[in-house]
Amino acid sequence: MAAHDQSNGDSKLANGETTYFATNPRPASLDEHISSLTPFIADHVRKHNRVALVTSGGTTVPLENQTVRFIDNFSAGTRGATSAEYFLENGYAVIFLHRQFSLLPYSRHFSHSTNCFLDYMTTSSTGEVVIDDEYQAQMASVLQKYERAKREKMLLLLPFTSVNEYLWHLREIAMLMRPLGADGLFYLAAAVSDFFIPANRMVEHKIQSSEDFAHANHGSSLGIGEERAPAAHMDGAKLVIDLDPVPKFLKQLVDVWSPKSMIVSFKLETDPSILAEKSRYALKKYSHDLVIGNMLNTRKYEVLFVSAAGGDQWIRVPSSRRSKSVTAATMGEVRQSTEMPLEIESLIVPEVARLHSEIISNGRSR
Ligand code: 9Z3
Repeated sequence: MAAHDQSNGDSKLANGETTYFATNPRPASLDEHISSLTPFIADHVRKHNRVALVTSGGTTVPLENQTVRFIDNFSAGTRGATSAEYFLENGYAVIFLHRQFSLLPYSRHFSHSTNCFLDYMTTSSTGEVVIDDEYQAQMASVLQKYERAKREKMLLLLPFTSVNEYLWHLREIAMLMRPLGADGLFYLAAAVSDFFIPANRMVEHKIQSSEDFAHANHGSSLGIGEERAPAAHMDGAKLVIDLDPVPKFLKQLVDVWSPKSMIVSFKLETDPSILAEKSRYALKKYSHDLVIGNMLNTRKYEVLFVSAAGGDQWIRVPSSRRSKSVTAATMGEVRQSTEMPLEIESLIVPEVARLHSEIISNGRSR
């Protein structure tokens, strides 16, 4: 584990963090991921490229160490995967830290439609499998961009599943990104659980629902830190789950792990009356650069930028440019126009890049 300085962090948070990483297991995948991150970041430091860490998808909270059941956070990974493409288009190298099997940049165009991937293919007269004529043009254009990102080593894909894997990766990547200085950008679109089961409260085996097998429900067996009462247990026929709060890592990221980078967080709400207030509250609490507030139901066509430098600013896709699925899913509106649909990330990312340029040239506002 890389050493890091906690001297200027809030002591309560620093303690929470120390306890967290001392008592929750380092993911097995981390070393392998570090061995691809190290040369990737060094290459872009050498080339003076900007690098965006884009986090995407929901984190799980496992109820058992050998996980059969888990709690999940809402996110398909659309925001992250789509934004990653626009960051690449805007000259950024992208580390895409995503929930395993959620949407990926480029392949998202073909993996999340009503079609099965086999529907894109057909058999030629000579018996070869080829892309159906109907999809040739779209697929060629996406493939070209994907191949370019690969050829120029601009995109690194790293998967996570649980909130523990996510947090370990976020800390390690943040510290590895320090040599980028102000050229580093954190774009935290992943939907991260606020609650979790610490390792010393997690049972090893599948929780037995049958009272006849209740004797098989034991306490923690991970052997890290002091063992405490299991967080999930049967009370007669009921499953009772008692979750701990996840320590507030954004503060550590801003103050300690990667203080020179631009840091953008997302705030997800369902009640429109509190979105702006909660977004401003987050900006004040963590003193980072930008909060992008979004509502579950309208996130595909409007977001609220809240920054110390720019105040509050709504970014909206004009109604004539919203895709049919977006309007149908949200408002039941019928899109009248035949104009090409516009992805809101094509408006969000250039604005984030512009604010990033301001931070680089003027020094930061926090
Ligand atoms: C978001 O708000 C994302 O925009 C969405 C994207 C999860 C709504 P999809 O992947 O959805 O396009 O389906 N992400 C951040 C959610 C989050 O966990 N924010 C924390 C909070 O609201 C702060 S870091 O407290």
